[in-house]
Amino acid sequence: MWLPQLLLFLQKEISSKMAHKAGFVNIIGNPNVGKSTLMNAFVGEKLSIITSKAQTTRHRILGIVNGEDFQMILSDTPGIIKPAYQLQESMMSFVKSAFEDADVLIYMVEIGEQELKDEAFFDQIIQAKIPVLLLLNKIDKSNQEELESQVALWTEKVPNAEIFPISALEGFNVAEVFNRIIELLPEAPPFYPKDTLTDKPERFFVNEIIREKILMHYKKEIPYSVEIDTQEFFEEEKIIRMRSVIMVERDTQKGIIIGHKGAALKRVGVEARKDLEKFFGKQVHLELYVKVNKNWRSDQRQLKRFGYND
Ligand SMILES: Nc1nc2c(ncn2[C@@H]2O[C@H](COP(=O)(O)OP(=O)(O)OP(=O)(O)O)[C@@H](O)[C@H]2O)c(=O)[nH]1
Ligand SMILES: [Mg+2]
Repeated sequence: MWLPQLLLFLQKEISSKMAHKAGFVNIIGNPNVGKSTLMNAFVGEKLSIITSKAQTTRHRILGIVNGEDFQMILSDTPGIIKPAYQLQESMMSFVKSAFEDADVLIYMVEIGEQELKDEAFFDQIIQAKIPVLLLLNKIDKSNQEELESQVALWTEKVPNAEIFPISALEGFNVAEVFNRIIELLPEAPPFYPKDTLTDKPERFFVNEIIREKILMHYKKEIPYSVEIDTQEFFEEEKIIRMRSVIMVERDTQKGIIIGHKGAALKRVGVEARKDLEKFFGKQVHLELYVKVNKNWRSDQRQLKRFGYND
């Protein structure tokens, strides 16, 4: 009597293990189309910073969604651009790496946009041997007529893709895309422990939250010349103490970041602290400094130090 039961149990065990799905789902596209918004929506956490400015994301950031029988490893990547300096070259190498290990490729476009700035990346998409989901984002800003013509346009341009009109911001069709990805994931055991949410350390998120405030409050080249280096992250029972340095490329930029009587920097600090407290679920003490680090964007050694090169 017990043998058939044991066999049944083992069969169930094996089939449940076989049925586990896991894989890499890499999101690529032009700057500012909503890639990070989508990844955060899937993960349910604000892992990637979001602003209305292009080139908000500079790294490849993993967001992992764990279910009982699946692990979806999403990659948010920087928007595709023609690099003008070394930092941007590194950003594009993150995009390149996202092509290399994808099980499912998400190519995100927004309503009304044209092709990618980089033809080689576009060719890789249309010749991809893996499933490609083309997400036509921001349809909340569109109408039926425009939507139909956009779907027709992208069907012709990327014939190998399945097209989903979505609104990452309002959640329209997001669950449908999620379910379709699960269907497409290969059978595999999990790649990461099931409680893992991301591949980045705590300090990375401190840097990013501060950089988000800088993107929001400073104009022109300033946000693109800034890098954050969190030098201290010290967790006590009731509070986390952090010390971060805002690096700029020139003396004039240092003055602008600090602002009249330090008011501009103070605003960055106050807003960043609020978000950090939300992110870590704990009281935060944040000290901010500004330093000139000439031409860090073009210096291989510095870029490596800040995590832009492997
Ligand atoms: N109306 C509308 N706006 C959206 C939608 N999705 C994203 N956005 C907005 O578009 C802007 C860019 O969003 P991000 O998620 O930062 O875009 P991204 O593609 O990650 O940008 P980069 O990191 O710079 O390449 C933000 O202001 C978002 O709020 C959407 O579905 N509808
Ligand atoms: Mg982004």
